[in-house]
Amino acid sequence: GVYEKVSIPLFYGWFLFQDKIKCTAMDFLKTLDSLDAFKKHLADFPVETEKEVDLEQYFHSSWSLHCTTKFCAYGKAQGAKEYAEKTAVQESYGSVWELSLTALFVTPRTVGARVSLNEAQLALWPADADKEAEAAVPGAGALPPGSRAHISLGCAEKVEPVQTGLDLLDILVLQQAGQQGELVEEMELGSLVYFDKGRWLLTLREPVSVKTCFSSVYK
Ligand code: ACK
Repeated sequence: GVYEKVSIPLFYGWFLFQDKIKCTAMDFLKTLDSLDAFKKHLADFPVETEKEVDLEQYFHSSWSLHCTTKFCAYGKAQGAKEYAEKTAVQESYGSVWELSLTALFVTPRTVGARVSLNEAQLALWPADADKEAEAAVPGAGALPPGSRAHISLGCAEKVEPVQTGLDLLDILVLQQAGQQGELVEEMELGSLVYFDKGRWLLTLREPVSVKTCFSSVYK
């Protein structure tokens, strides 16, 4: 009925109380785009200049920081109703969680943070979420549950935030296949690795813990 339609949100997720991680990521972008190694691979990015790109300008964001668990599309997405009715989801609604961020990644499309979920958090992760991505990212369905968990920090022009999780899966599929990437630099934050096609991964030396609230968005 009508009530059911409006009672399922656009999406569920963990919503950050602070956006400090975004400042960390912006600092990282500032460093990244000044590296010779980055400039060497600048052609990976669709920019006109051949010399440099300002990554802080290149990416935009207008949303409040969050880690999506289930995209429901007001009930239209597959499994949305089942997810909304899950005991774990209902019992956790409105509660506070610490998420562990273990990496930052940058591609010509998106910049994001990888979230490493613990077992309790995986109980809020929808079954098949990573498998659903298989069509967009071949191999994603074989990754461990929760692999897609991320915080979108910015998107290039005309790119939707849904791309951030797919870009993360794309990098994880490469790693799963044994590709280490090219170690570019040991930075203060962690080790910076380059995969081809403009994919950069900064594995954090110390995971960053962020406080969040498990909730949903209706707008
Ligand atoms: O950055 P995100 O995780 O990517 O947060 C937004 C949020 O839902 C609201 O748009 C994510 N999102 C959008 N479409 C999908 C989808 N088909 N599957 C999974 N997540 C999605 C988007």
